[in-house]
Amino acid sequence: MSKALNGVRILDFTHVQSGPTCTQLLAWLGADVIKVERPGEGDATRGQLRDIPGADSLYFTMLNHNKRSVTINTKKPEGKGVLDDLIRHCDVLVENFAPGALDRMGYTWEHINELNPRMIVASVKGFGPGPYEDCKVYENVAQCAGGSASTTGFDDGPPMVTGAQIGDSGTGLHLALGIVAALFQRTSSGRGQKVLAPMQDAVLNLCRVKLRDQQRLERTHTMHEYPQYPDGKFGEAVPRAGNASGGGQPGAILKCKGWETDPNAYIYFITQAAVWPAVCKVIGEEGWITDDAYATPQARLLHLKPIFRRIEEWTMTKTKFEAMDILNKYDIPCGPILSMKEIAEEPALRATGTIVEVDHPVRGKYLTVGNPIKLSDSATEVTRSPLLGEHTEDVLGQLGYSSEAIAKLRAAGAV
Ligand code: CAO
Repeated sequence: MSKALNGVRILDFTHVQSGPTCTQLLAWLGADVIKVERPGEGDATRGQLRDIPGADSLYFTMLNHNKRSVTINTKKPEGKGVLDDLIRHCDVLVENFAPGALDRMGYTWEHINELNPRMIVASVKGFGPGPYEDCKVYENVAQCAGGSASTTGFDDGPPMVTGAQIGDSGTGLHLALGIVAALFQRTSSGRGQKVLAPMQDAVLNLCRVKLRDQQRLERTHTMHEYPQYPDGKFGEAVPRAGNASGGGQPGAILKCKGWETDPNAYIYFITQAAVWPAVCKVIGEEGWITDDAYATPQARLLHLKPIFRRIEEWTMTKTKFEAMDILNKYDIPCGPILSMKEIAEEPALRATGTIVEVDHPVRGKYLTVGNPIKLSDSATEVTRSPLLGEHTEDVLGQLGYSSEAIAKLRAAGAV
């Protein structure tokens, strides 16, 4: 079957997480992704958080599927010659080096553009132009600088980062979209362009509802769906909202049967206005359907804490899955708190290819997250990540290098 991005050649100069997420996605969509790594060392994540001595870590393997690996020392003149050829050969160069590193290597936008005017140069950086543009950035820095940490956690606790890698993987997703858009524009312009996705900006984009709330707070000095209402105080900035719903339908995480011993025996419960009578019936509080204190969404906002306490009395009598079964019969929006163990074992996610088992020649079988984006005409087959430099001969051969020329480059330490 053909793939959406068949024919697109990506020079993948990425490392760690943000850039590799982007290029992995492009590979799953059918692009030929050639990952360039330093000879003998490779992407630092190959050796980080290792669970099997001598094997590429899960950190690396789970972010670099469906790619080819070429080793090139781009600081040696001979290595630069190979990189020049790759730039001429490819459509997109993706990188997430520290600010200025690509320029220091000699690959300014002007130089790349001279080598290949159709090339799209796509970058992840921690920050866009401004006071922090020269800073190196990792995931949690972006979560903090992008507004996520100040709005996550409980009101009486410190700012919190989230387990979802919105700074790295979130930015990688943004960059992938920018690349695909630039490729589309190139079909009419004939020209490449620069694509930049700063991590701070990507996190902020994912936190846009909190900037919405900041402006609501400044206008009205209160927000009725936040746990601080009606008894607590609001300050100048959007407070942390605990597990309150981010939208107009109040929600909470409630204990379920077994919570005393199972840290994930909880359910997210939303008291959607449309199903309020059903909620009352399920928990045995039919009187609340007509009681003035509970009958309207507006009235309920004054009593959210006691309402959720009463619903929790009911959820604590059921496992999270029993509660789901009952609540779904009434279309009451809810969701179990699933552990990674439960997710890994979930047959439906296996069936759709979102959880995939992959075989690796050194580490053996492991689980990974496959392509979460499903295209009906471009199926994804997840193939293992490459060993360091596994495809150097193949790729250089494709560029026209003879075996003798490759041997010379090897002797010079350039590949
Ligand atoms: N051959 C020769 N040199 C190479 C090379 C190759 N194939 N590949 C990389 N290098 C060199 C670079 O040229 C750079 O050298 P200089 O510092 O001398 O210019 C050097 O390797 C290191 O690059 P780096 O500064 O990007 O790497 P780092 O480990 O020090 O920093 C990170 C890592 C992630 C903090 C930084 O790259 C960064 O801020 N990136 C942008 C933001 C980002 O993507 N962060 C998310 C990372 S995922 O959590």
